[in-house]
Amino acid sequence: MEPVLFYGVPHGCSFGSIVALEWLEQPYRLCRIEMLKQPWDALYAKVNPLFLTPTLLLEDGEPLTESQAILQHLAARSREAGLGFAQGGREFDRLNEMLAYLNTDFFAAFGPLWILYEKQGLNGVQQELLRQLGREAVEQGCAHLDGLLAEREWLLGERRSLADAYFSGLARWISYHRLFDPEQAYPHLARHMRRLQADPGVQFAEAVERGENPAGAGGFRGHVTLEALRPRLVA
Ligand SMILES: N[C@@H](CCC(=O)N[C@@H](CS)C(=O)NCC(=O)O)C(=O)O
Repeated sequence: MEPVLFYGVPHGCSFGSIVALEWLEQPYRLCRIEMLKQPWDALYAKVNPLFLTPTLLLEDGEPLTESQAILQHLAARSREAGLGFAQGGREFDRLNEMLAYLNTDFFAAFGPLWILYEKQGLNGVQQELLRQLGREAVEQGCAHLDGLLAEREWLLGERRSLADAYFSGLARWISYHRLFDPEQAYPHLARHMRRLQADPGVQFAEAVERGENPAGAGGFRGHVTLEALRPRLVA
């Protein structure tokens, strides 16, 4: 079977891996994980013992976890798609550098805001502190990216890469948490977000998250349930 991406809703960072698969245009399937339905099916531990998304189940039954590893794996599947670069070159290093930044510092900036979203029983002072910490960290990250995008079209330069695919998933969190209006504060970043919003791969991922069944660019072979994958996972 084609590789299967386990993606999480709502608001999962796995969104970027869906966009990457669409840009790659090679056959793949999706498996939807409702992250708020706790506890998750114990079977999921077979693909990701940390109970996190995304995970990419490869053709040979081996699961690959961690967005950064999944994205670099997809990049290596097709140099023609132009989404990644050969290891050893400067461009590979730049992609790795950007993915690492997005996947650690930028991702973590939203941490306090997700705690605020998930944790029950916080008092007003605690809520305000979390919101302030999250806002400050996200602003710092946005200022950094805005500065880079003042001088380039895409996160790495003149063409799109998997860093843009991954960023498209995290960028949505700015408006979800109602932090600020990027158009006012970070015009170059806002321009990039508008461009991504108009991208067919991003629109596909949004439709998938909404529970629709979009056609996509050609690689998508439909959804599969975790239960249907059981024979492959327990073998
Ligand atoms: N380091 C992991 C982090 C993955 C992660 O934190 N995924 C979140 C969604 S963005 C998740 O699955 N959370 C599970 C939950 O909220 O129960 C990666 O980059 O892939």
